[in-house]
Amino acid sequence: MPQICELNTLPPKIRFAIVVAEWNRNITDKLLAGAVETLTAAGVPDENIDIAWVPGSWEIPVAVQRMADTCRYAAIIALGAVIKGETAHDRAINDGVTHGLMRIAIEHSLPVMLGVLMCDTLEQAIHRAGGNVGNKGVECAEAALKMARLLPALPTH
Ligand code: RBF
Repeated sequence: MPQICELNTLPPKIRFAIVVAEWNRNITDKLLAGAVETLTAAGVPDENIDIAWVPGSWEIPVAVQRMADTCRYAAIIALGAVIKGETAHDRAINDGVTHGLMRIAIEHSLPVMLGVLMCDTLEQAIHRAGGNVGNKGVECAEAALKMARLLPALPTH
């Protein structure tokens, strides 16, 4: 019978970090609330969830990297909302964040959840922050919990 690598329960004393951008805070507050509620519902105590606010999504990777360097966390959740404007800033930010977060995840062998909305309009962002397309903060926390049960169950040699 093939074996599925996954812990049935979360390891004790497990810690999660959330890095969240202040830019478009009306959206990111809702992503953060969804992420925290989901971790709490899974039994993670408040004192095991560290939250770092950064000014905008561009600053997310450097804060995630500092938190990854501590080796304290089972996973880190990155939350932000980039909304397209009249210039090309959104593309620069989106590329920087996605590549930065993937590099940190691979270099640290650490799950880093991409919860940065990259939307054409504010309406699209509202729909993804607890509206009719769900809450991406909730989905990121669910993915973080899943990865936290998976990675310790994978063979190391
Ligand atoms: N940060 C976001 O998180 N979302 C945005 O939609 C966003 N739009 C920006 C548009 C412009 C033109 C600029 C200059 C910055 C924007 N930022 C945004 C802020 C950015 O992530 C960063 O905090 C600042 O550029 C300071 O490094």
